[in-house]
Amino acid sequence: MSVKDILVPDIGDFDSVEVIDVLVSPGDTVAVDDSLVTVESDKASMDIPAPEAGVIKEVKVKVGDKIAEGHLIITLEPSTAVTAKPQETAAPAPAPTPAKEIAKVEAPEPSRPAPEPPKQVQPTNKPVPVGAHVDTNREKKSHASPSVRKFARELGVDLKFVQGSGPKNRILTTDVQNYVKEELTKPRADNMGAGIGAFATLAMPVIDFTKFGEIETKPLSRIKKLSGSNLHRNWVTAPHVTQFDEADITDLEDFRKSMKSEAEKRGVKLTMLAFLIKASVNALKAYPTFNASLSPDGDNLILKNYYNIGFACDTPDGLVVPVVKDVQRKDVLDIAADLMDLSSKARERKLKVEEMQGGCFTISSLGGIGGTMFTPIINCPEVAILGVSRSSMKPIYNEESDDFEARLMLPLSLSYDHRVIDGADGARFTSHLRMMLSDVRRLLL
Ligand code: CAO
Repeated sequence: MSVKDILVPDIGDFDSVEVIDVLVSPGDTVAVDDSLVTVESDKASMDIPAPEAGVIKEVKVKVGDKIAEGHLIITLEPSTAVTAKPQETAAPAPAPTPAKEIAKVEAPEPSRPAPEPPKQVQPTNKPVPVGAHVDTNREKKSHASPSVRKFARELGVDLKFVQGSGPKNRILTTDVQNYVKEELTKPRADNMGAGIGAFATLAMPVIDFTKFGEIETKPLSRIKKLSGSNLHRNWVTAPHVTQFDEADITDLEDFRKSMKSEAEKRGVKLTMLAFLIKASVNALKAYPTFNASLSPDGDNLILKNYYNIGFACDTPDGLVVPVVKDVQRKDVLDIAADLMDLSSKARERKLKVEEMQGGCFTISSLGGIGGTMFTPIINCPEVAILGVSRSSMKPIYNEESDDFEARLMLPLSLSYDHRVIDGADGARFTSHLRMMLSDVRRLLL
């Protein structure tokens, strides 16, 4: 059987392109449309496919060669016995066609999984242009041959996350394989805590915002990045429910004000948060499942006999959660003193790691800032968090006097992990808190 010369087909607008990959060796058997070599210009990369099935006799190019239309790249002994691979055949398999008659359009890498466009087979005597990738910034960033792109697409890998180890950071097949291995061995948010099933999110679309207006890019602080990952993990791991309630703190606020000067003498600022922490520990004692964590395998509930309460603290660098330890042994003034100490350390970045560890339950108070209600994210592996918003005077109906009274109401938002806590207990917990906060005597007992 005669040997055929395979020439570079029409490569569109490019005078010459560089060979960046030779995909076959003498003796290899190829099917029609199998990629032979990969070439790249400064704007695009493309595979040159086998125009017909056969056995490679000689490879006439090597990586780094500059080639142009008509350049001899391969000699091939055609073989009718070798046919196209079934998965690469679009619609009915085309009959083998002469070398110069084939053109394969490689689709640009889609930003999300998309079906591959059909390969164009032109049974004419004139070479036709080989399609090139669209030259976008994204494509420029991830250099990879069409065959590697195809491989990545099949695995659902977005090449912009893959580090290339080839020349000029080119992404190779092994880079994609290593990336997939690495991703599969990473700890998965959905498996943390309770070993529930797979959870996958769609990749965020990559948008060039400069198309719509002027932009500025500012790096996130270390704290923001850390808390962002933790918040995301907690959000997708724990099925959140938020129970809203309101506590009548009219008497408590009067009491707090009456105690303010005495507290100041001890160098302490007595804020509502100290009372909330005290009330929370009382509620945690009454409802121990709130003072618990799921075991890592999700089979057991670990109940804690200590009461360490974290509080969200807003700092210029982001959110941190210092922990007031052993609250059950402290009075309100002790708690207030701890709050002052820990929040000033947080703002001066002087918190020690142990001062942010060991929390059982967290309070996030936005009362000093404003807002009516919000849905806080649980600080896992804790199972609940109390959000507190700004108190306000409201007309509250009094059954005894059959009249409305102006009362200071404090909005409470309790988010809990529904794997551990049922809705009924959620409502019982906030009712308990409401009762404690409305009656100073009970709170201070
Ligand atoms: N309703 C009305 N007023 C309130 C209030 C409430 N629920 N809570 C606090 N205030 C008042 C205080 O009484 C204080 O007023 P005075 O100075 O007149 O006494 C003022 O607001 C400021 O309080 P504060 O912020 O100094 O003290 P705090 O104990 O209430 O809060 C802290 C301390 C560290 C929790 C708070 O400074 C903070 O950082 N809050 C933000 C927490 C946060 O970001 N949470 C979101 C997490 S989720 O993204």
